[in-house]
Amino acid sequence: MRQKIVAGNWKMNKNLDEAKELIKGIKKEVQAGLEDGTRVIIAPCFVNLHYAAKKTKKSTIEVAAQNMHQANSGAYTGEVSADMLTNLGVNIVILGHSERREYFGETDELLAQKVDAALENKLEVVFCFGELLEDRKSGNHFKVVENQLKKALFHLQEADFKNIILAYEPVWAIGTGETASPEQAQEIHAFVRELLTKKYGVETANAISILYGGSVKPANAKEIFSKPDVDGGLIGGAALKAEDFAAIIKSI
Ligand code: G2H
Repeated sequence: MRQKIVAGNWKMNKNLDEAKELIKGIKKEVQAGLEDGTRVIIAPCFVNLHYAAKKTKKSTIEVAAQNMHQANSGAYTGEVSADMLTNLGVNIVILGHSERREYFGETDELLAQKVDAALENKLEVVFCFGELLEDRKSGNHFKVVENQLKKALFHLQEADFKNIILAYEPVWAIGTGETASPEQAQEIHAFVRELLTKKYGVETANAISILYGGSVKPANAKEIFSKPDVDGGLIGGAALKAEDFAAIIKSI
């Protein structure tokens, strides 16, 4: 059985006071039994990770970072290493988000280094990938997705790949209110699972969770999650309200 996962990517939202409130709300909802075996992950910004990790330690909520540097330490002003995360009790990191690719110039080559550093430090990786609108319009979306995965991840040995959670996020559906249809999501997820089968074999391919991300909200979550190769979601805007996030978890 593949793990069902709902992860909230808070992006650059919520100061500490607001994060405290949101964590309190999510804990209340999740403790009320909403998760039902589903892994629930929250990814606050760096400065709130310490608080979040401490506050969720005794709960089933897990905490992820939104990024990290590929080096273990050194003169990299403003950066945060994998070791700094695990030392806080943060054991998951989101890598490859399209906003990191677009605004911070992160390439698949760089992401391959970050993935290696994360895995060496025993972090689980939520790896984001997905095509731009122009790729989809030109019919190149399958090729783009395949290239992203090959370049950033397919150097991994099978044992390491098992620590990857994939998140398909078509860039044209991120924060735009426009969601990929459940069929469009399923089509790519099934394509990716086929790629994984070819590379790592059917057992590993069937064990990897593939999340969908891009304007998931309480109103559309159930239909998207009903697709056989969609194992949960990476949620942005709708993860910023405890009730909405809980409703999405409940939809799985
Ligand atoms: C996609 C998603 C979370 P949103 O970036 O990673 O954000 O749900 O706001 O589209």
